[in-house]
Amino acid sequence: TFLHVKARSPVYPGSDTRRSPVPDAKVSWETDWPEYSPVTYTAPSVAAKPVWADPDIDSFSPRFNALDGSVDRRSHEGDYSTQDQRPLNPLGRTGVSGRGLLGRWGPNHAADPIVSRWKTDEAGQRVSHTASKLPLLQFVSIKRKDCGEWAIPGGMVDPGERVSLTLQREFSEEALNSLESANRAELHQRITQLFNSPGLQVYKGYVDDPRNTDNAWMETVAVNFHDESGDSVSSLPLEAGDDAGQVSWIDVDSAQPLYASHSHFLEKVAKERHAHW
Ligand code: RP5
Ligand code: MG
Ligand code: MG
Repeated sequence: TFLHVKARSPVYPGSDTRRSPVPDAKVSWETDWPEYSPVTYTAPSVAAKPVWADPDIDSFSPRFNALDGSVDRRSHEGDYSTQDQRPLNPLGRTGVSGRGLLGRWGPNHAADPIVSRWKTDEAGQRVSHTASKLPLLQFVSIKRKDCGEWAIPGGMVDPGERVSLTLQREFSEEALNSLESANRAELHQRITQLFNSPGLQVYKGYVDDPRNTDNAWMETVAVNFHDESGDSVSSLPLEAGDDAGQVSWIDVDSAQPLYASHSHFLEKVAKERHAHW
């Protein structure tokens, strides 16, 4: 089974809090570890009770493993257990209890739009990788402001929002800067066609995100929207917005470091499309 790694990174993101070290052999909740006593951390942004966050658990008993009003507290990984009213990370221990930077107790649902095209040279010819001889794909990537890592321009599913809308909305906000753009309507029109195409779902489940804790974790649905002919999205004016510092088409390649478990999603895209990885 998969062992989460980034969810055990020594320093909790955006803080000086150090996770209690969890060795590989003790990640699973099934492994008895009576001395385990993780550090508790709740980021100030969450403790300030913003609308997107749950209340503290002492004054709050949500319906876990259920659709709780408009908040989906079900996991793509199946039913999760709880301990002292707190949901338990389905992948095991992380060395931090509480919610950290995440708003929801339990699963925090996101969506990841992977917009791709074939890489071409100045003459418009497809480019293959010198070693693998397979054609290269490129995807629209953003440099996250929070950690400086390259990532898929994904984001959180709003309560009650359809995932198909989250995919298009987050792409528009982070890669096209739709929130600031004067031609919002025109942009919307240009990408609606792409996001209305079926798309290839490459992943649905737990994300090995550095913000995960023992009681709160990221899950996503990653969908690939591919511009086969290279004449629809390829010409879009990319502009970083919201939590993105930069945006760029980057080569789909196993050597490219990416945020959280995003590499794993790109690998699926490359394999499905018989492209270089
Ligand atoms: C990752 O965090 C997901 O895969 C998604 O890309 C992202 C969503 O969080 P924000 O971008 O809203 O911070 O786990
Ligand atoms: Mg966003
Ligand atoms: Mg985002």
